[in-house]
Amino acid sequence: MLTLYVKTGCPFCHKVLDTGADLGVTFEEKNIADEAIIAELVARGGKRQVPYLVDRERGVEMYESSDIVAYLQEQYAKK
Ligand SMILES: N[C@@H](CCC(=O)N[C@@H](CS)C(=O)NCC(=O)O)C(=O)O
Repeated sequence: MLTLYVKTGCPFCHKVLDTGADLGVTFEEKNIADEAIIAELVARGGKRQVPYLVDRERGVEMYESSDIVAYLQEQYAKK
């Protein structure tokens, strides 16, 4: 299960969501419109910035849309 912290209208989040759609990867989306989600994000990653990916299965968590896109392509592209 992949979790993606997002914000409505965030272009960087859309870049990641579009990549997920291209790869057939689905995300549990958590929107920082909710204060409790902001607190959860900051507790996990250390700062309020989206997108933020959590890949529990692989024990990977990261900020930065370009890094997330590269990670998804590397790990989830069908070979
Ligand atoms: N370099 C970052 C930029 C991310 C960024 O600027 N995200 C904005 C939303 S578009 C953000 O988290 N702002 C803090 C906030 O809205 O609380 C990336 O590519 O992921």
